Amino acid sequence: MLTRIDHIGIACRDLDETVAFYTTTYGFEVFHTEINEEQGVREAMLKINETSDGGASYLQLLEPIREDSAVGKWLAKNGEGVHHIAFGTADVDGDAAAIAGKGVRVLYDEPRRGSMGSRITFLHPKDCHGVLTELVTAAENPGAEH
Ligand code: CMX
Ligand code: CO
Repeated sequence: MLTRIDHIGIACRDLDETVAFYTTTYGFEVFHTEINEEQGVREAMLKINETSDGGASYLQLLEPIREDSAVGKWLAKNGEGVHHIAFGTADVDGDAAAIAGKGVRVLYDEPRRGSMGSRITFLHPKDCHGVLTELVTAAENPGAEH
């Protein structure tokens, strides 16, 4: 069951500048930063609020580390902006299988590593009315490993 907005992924050209905008303009704080080599991004997670399922909602600011990464290609075509939305679930495997059973393409056979030790997969935007959609099961203690 999808129980929260886990994050909104925002593609940017310069992570430090974009973090400065969100922290200065809105007063949000950086909860976590990391490089995810597999996804081809340097990222910052800004925690916005905690949620009734025991999780939280974040902004995920994403700077590509390779031009041929998903975010690098998207930026070249569209410029900066909202890249994807992510729903949180306690069971990414089960929810991905159930959604695949409804005819939506799930991009990974097995969930991969996402921010803060989470497990993630993606649904194809062409099957989701133009929205790249991520499913996330957070680690037990997000951010603890960094
Ligand atoms: N939102 C909406 N539509 C998108 C999109 C996005 N973020 N990215 C691509 N598309 C659309 C394109 O506009 C294109 O549509 P048209 O054919 O109508 O022009 C179509 O999907 C194919 O796009 P493409 O540029 O040819 O790109 P690819 O097919 O090579 O890749 C996708 C698209 C979704 C498979 C790829 O971006 C992907 O695997 N994404 C999942 C991984 C990811 O995004 N990682 C970064 C975030 C990591 C994190 O959140 O932790
Ligand atoms: Co994401």
